[in-house]
Amino acid sequence: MSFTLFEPQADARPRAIKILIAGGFGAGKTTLVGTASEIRPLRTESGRSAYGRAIDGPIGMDSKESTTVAMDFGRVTLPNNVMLYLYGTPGQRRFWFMWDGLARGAAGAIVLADTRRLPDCFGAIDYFEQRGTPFAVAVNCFDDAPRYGEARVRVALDLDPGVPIIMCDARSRDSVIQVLIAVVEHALRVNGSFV
Ligand SMILES: Nc1nc2c(ncn2[C@@H]2O[C@H](COP(=O)(O)OP(=O)(O)OP(=O)(O)O)[C@@H](O)[C@H]2O)c(=O)[nH]1
Ligand SMILES: [Mg+2]
Repeated sequence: MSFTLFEPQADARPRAIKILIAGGFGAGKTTLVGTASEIRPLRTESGRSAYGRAIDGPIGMDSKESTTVAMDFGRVTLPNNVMLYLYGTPGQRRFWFMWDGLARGAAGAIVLADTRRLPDCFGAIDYFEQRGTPFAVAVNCFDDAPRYGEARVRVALDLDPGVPIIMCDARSRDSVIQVLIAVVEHALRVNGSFV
């Protein structure tokens, strides 16, 4: 690996890296991007209409009033001038057609999981496996969600041993930065570089 995040680099020119934040409906993607971002995040939240709810059917979190209809966007700077551009995806299946555009050029991805509805993130995992995009799974530990250790989550999601799994709180900046570092280091391990 020629480039590492935490050792001084001879060539520390700014590097712009695109990271996707995906996962099921209501897993906390918009929250994570907003928590991490050092600029005012772009959000595309829209109120959930009765019509939209009828199309979606029961998908849990029926009290959720708004949802991402296009993308979230934010930026974070890591050591060695690594600038992460964070793109949060929409969670509802009827908006997944936008993922291909959002995923273009992404160096890595985070799949945000909620242990109350673990199967909701299968689609995102399949998507990144098929695309060959390095990804990490971040379990957003909601207060009332069952707690499972890393090993049980790995089995439940049928993840390869190399895929990082991190427990996180999408509302805590320190926690979210740890997740972002994990995915960047994983992408470097897998690809050897960002490009
Ligand atoms: N307790 C707790 N609540 C959270 C956490 N992360 C997000 N939330 C709340 O969960 C709800 C859903 O969060 P969002 O960030 O909108 O989820 P999302 O994945 O962007 O949702 P969609 O775009 O609709 O798929 C919001 O009310 C958040 O305030 C968390 O770590 N803990
Ligand atoms: Mg959202």
